[in-house]
Amino acid sequence: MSETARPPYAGTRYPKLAEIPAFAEHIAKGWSDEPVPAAPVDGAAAAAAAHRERLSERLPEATIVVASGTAPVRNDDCDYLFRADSDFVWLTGCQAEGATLVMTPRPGGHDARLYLPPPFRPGETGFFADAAHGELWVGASPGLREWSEALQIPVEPVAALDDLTGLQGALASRSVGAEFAARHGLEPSAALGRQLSRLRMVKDAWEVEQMRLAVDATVAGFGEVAREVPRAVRDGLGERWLQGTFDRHARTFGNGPGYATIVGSGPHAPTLHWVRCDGPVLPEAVLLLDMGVEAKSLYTADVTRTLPAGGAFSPAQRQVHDLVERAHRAGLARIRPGTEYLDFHFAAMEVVAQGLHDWGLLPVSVDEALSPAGQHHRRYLACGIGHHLGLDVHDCSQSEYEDYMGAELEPGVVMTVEPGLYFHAGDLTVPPELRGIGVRLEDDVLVTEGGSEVLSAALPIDADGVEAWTRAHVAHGKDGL
Ligand SMILES: [Mn+2]
Repeated sequence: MSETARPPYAGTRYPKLAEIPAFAEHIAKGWSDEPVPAAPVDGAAAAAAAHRERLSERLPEATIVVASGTAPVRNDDCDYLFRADSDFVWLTGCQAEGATLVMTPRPGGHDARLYLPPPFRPGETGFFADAAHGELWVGASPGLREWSEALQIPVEPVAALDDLTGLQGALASRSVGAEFAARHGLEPSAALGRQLSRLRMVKDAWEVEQMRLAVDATVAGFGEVAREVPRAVRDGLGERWLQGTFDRHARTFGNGPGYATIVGSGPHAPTLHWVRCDGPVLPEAVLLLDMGVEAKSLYTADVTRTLPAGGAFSPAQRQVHDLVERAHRAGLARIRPGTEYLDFHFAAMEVVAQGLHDWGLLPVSVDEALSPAGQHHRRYLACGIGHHLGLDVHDCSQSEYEDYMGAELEPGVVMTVEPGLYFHAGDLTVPPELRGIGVRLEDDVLVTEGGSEVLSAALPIDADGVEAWTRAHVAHGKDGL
């Protein structure tokens, strides 16, 4: 055939495979029917069963509907990356998309049933025609039986939900889709959200183990990032290279980053959520790294250190770091069972306000600044200085004030402590040598019977320790400083 001749059937309409009987018959045959096991994270199914019991005790009369959700469409058949709803994961140990858990009350507890989209197998048109659930598109997948065995919950196809009656009045999670809720006369229940947040606040032994895995992987990730600092500086690869370095580490050793990775060098360090990460890494400036690995179980760490990119803090940088460290220690000292959650916040804020006053940066007295009607010190620290941590980086966010801010700490709570000081480059109220310095120090802390345990203690918090740690990791990099 000459190159100028058109290929066979050129000029005819593009054939749609789903409309060709001969093709459907051909592709239906000749496949292995080896089942694919469902593989939830070790221990997740047992932990979820215990979580369902705890929820059942709280809401003995209620029918409960919690969905895993679906990924938003990005374009055509490309969706954003799916990540299952945290309440759903907590109750099932399952991370599948488009799944719904229904808990129906019975005397002495609830019956749980899971509804899942079954994969399209050979012999079904969807096998080759459905990009979301066809095994030719998404790979061989566990079936409903495999899921049921792995999770120890009866599992039915998601289509059976349409025939389900008696859901009116059920308590539905926010993750239940609008279409489903409308069809069954449901509305997202704040009461259910509150109960789940309340229950998720206290981590059981398996969850604490998952938190340790997430934190340990995160600490290792800090080392990986520090090793790449010289290259980011020398080759002009900048903040992006460090962000990408951590995200690759998080994806390799966990599910991925637990939130958008923050890498802020120099004037970007004081920006609380600097996730653009499109600037250079400046060797004379501080480098603020706020990063967390989300484990494969979806529990996440949330750790921040502020490094001297060149290996040594300037006197001004050290002065800021020292004050943040003192506030951090004052906060940590308040974390133990029986203290009110907010005590650590007020303890850290007192240190910050006193320090800023000593530097001449407060227009009012320390007392006036600390009073609820003042808060002047928070010009340089406008964010919160901690939060619950777990399946979500800002865990238990559907709580009422009295369950969270106003509650007493109890063993099993995992929270962050993260005071900082943020002097923006354009803030004319601070002396020039402080402008463009942002320091945050964030640890993940477990409340224990006797007090607390800093899970991220492998990373130093004092300026000398941070300098030594930075130099040691940079020296292990390919290039050195
Ligand atoms: Mn945090």
